[in-house]
Amino acid sequence: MTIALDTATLLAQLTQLGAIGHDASSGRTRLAFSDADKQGRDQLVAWMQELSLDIKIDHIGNIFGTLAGSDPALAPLMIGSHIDTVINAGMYDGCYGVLAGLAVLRALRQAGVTPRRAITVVAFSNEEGVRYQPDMMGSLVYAGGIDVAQMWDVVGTDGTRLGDELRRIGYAGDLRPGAIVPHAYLELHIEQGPLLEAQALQIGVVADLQGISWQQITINGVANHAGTTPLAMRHDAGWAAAELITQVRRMALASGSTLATVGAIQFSPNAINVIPQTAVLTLDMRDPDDQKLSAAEAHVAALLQTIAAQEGVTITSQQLVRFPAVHFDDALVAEIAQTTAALGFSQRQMTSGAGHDAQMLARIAPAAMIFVPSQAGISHNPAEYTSDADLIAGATVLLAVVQRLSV
Ligand code: HGY
Ligand code: MN
Ligand code: MN
Repeated sequence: MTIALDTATLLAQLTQLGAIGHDASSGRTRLAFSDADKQGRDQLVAWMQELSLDIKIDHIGNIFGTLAGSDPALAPLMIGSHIDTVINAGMYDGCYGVLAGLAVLRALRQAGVTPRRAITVVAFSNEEGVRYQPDMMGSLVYAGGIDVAQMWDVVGTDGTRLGDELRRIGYAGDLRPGAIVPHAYLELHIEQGPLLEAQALQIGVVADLQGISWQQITINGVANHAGTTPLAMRHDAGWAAAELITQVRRMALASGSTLATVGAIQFSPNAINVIPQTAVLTLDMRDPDDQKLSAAEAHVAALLQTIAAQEGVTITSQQLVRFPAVHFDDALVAEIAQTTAALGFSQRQMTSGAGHDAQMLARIAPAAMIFVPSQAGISHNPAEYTSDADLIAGATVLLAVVQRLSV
């Protein structure tokens, strides 16, 4: 009996999910636990029901859909990703891995095949961490890395309490996080970077994932008149922020591997003729080498002191996220590489620049990832695009690896 992907349904569901939370940017915004996120969740649950999966929701809103196996003694193989998005997002980030997981279960169902070991498709909550930090929150709670009650009390960038929003959208589930212990975890995802396309390769076999450091930096200066205050008398939070942004770019360039991004900044009172009193900004730093990432953090801490003294402002920093670099499971990585070769797809081993739920699952089970190319390396942008052929190649590899591990 051949087990074949229903690629038309996979591509159609990607488009349908991508239409939920449409915003003015021609992208979509489905921030964690928002109404748009609820709409996406409801659609996913409906698709899981169509496949007659056993559906469970856990205490942080992670959604699990399980196809039972013939041997209940075997722990399930878990495949998945996330369906929440950043602001003005593309339609593939996260969604592709979850919907390809459904496509794998649909192929088994349509072939009338019961896998030896159960297969669970999961959509983890709040992978992006834009509204509520940290990112990869749902999978971190699931892996026992952070307490769920503590996460319910997290206050979002919009002042809402996470637990209230989770209950409001109806996804405060009754399953204890971590109750489903996976045999292994596989995540199919777009690369979100330029490497595969630049080398004209179809599949990325992800063996590593770089370290992540997020901090919020608050600069307090003195509001004053833009027209009457001599430069030497200023305590300009805006200038201090600009100096910091310039210096962290110089630091990253000099390191050769560290990436540094100031993605959000807010001045107050934020008026054209008032020297900014405060600047609140976020700093995202990444490096495949944890020691270099720690060195970058130390460099920034010293930089904050220098700039504060130079401008006569006070600067404080709050660490939001610090995840170490992760090495995925060698046997699983080899399995993906061998399967990809057997299917005749071109491939390379690589490190993930982005954070993913797989890095949290790696704490409790063998985990690895499969990448497909991103056109021009663009992601976290409505222009994010991967060709149908590449999407199908990735899902084909996922199905073949799942068959080798559980059918
Ligand atoms: O930030 C990341 O790397 C992921 O998109 N949450
Ligand atoms: Mn993602
Ligand atoms: Mn993302």
